[in-house]
Amino acid sequence: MLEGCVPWPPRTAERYRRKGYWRDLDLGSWWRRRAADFADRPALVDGDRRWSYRELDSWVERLAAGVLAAGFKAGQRILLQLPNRAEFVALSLALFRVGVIPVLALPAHRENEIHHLARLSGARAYVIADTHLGFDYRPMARTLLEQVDTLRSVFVVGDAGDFQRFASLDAEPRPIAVPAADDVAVLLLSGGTTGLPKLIPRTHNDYLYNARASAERTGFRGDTRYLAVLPVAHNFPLACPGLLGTFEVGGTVVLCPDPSPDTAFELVESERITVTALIPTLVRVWLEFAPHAGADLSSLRLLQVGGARLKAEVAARVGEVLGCGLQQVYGMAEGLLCMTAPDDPPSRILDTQGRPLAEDDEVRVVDEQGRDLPDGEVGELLVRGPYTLRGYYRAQTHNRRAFTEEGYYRSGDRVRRLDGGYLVVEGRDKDVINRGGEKVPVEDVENHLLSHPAIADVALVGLPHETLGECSCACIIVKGEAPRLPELNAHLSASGLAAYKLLDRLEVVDGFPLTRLGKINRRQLVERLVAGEAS
Ligand code: J2J
Repeated sequence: MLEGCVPWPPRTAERYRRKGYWRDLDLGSWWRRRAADFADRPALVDGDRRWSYRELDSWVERLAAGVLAAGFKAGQRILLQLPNRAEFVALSLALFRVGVIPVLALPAHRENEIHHLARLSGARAYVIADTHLGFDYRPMARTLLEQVDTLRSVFVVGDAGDFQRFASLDAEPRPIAVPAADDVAVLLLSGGTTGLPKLIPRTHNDYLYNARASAERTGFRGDTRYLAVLPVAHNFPLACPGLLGTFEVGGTVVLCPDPSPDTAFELVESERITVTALIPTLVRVWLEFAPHAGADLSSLRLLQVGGARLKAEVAARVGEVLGCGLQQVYGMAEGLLCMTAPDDPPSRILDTQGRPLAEDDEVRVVDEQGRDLPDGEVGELLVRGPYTLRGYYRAQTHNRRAFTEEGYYRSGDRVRRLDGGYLVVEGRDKDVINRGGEKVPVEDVENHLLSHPAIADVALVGLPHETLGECSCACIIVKGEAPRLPELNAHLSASGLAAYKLLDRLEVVDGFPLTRLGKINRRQLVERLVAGEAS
């Protein structure tokens, strides 16, 4: 396995193989088989551009040869920051083919996150679009190239300027050495850690199981037409079942260039979309717009919702307003996936976040001393299993805290288990604000706020919010004159923070409530703010 990763113990790996979770097939060879099985079927749609499985495969083969011709070698990392465009799909498959590891940044990430990811991964190249939703990625690429030693080249989809064109990654197909199926195929980003994102190694074996099993639970079939609304670099639309799960069954992926309901509804109608995945905030927007949109959404069979807790009353309106089934998904890029099944009883679908995919997902719900709790009681979810990581990439110190000695991942989520293994997510212990599904790492934002000259101390907390579920509120102790919210957000933007990490609210306080250990008592702070008494 790639150096800096933690492998599964040999006997556990042996069991996952014996029980058929791991089939020792790499994602590149898997793709080639699917392309051969479904050659003439439609595979991918991006605006006016369309590819059958055969056509997509020949693009992937040329790109794979191009990646090798450009000097990249198996095991090296390439940082990918692309929006929902066909180039993302073709390049990811090509990298899987040759064993070069894509590091999947989100389009919303900015210098703060991108520099960190490039350094941590030791990326050789950075692949971007010229612009997306009004942001020009090229100046960011320029400073990255100057400041990160390992980085050799930048490839741009669109107007490349002085950089290399994406299209230059093209060569005559040639025989390609197949990567080992138990090695790392992709590095995903963690939304679940308090500081800057950690990297999650997913192997060919475990990620293929993830896609295959979630496609099965979700009922994906050859006539599935999946609309990718969420950013495809995220685990949910990529492999739960998402793109990979659709290709597994010979269905069609349609890429949605932006998440606005206008764009998505038009595509649902014109492409006869059968299934898509959303975060709860987008579900609300869809429910609000659908009755007035005039688009024909009757092809939709299922809406998957995950990333943050979906309120029961919103869940109940999905069938009524959109005329389709609902699937709740509680997932994490670290691995474990819980999903309801389309034929589950309504009470399970409306009130739970589903049950784990695999029989060998060892889920424990524990109290603060790490003792197992009986069903029905709320505790922290710990998990290990055939597609849950055993350690973050190059994170030895953090791994000691994030995993138990027996290799369980400490999720930081507070859950309750019901009959049949169904889980209800009740909250969380980790210092992350779940802003409608986008994860705001508290420590990262606090550190940037502390560099502001007027701030003596800060606590960032999540407050209940009608549409987002939670919004971010910075409680600050000031030195001198108090700064205002727009000024602080300008400060955060200027330090290169992604836009979803900017503050929703600001409170100036005289001091923080403390725990007995002298740490900031965030729970009490939130209670005070909700009650309208800041300090
Ligand atoms: C409450 N909290 C949830 C849910 C995730 C599918 C769906 C989501 C993700 C994802 C994913 C939740 N209710 N239904 O990777 O494949 C919170 C938990 C969890 C964290 C993981 C997928 N679904 N969460 O959201 O890696 O706190 O993955 O630990 O971004 O989101 O975040 P992330």
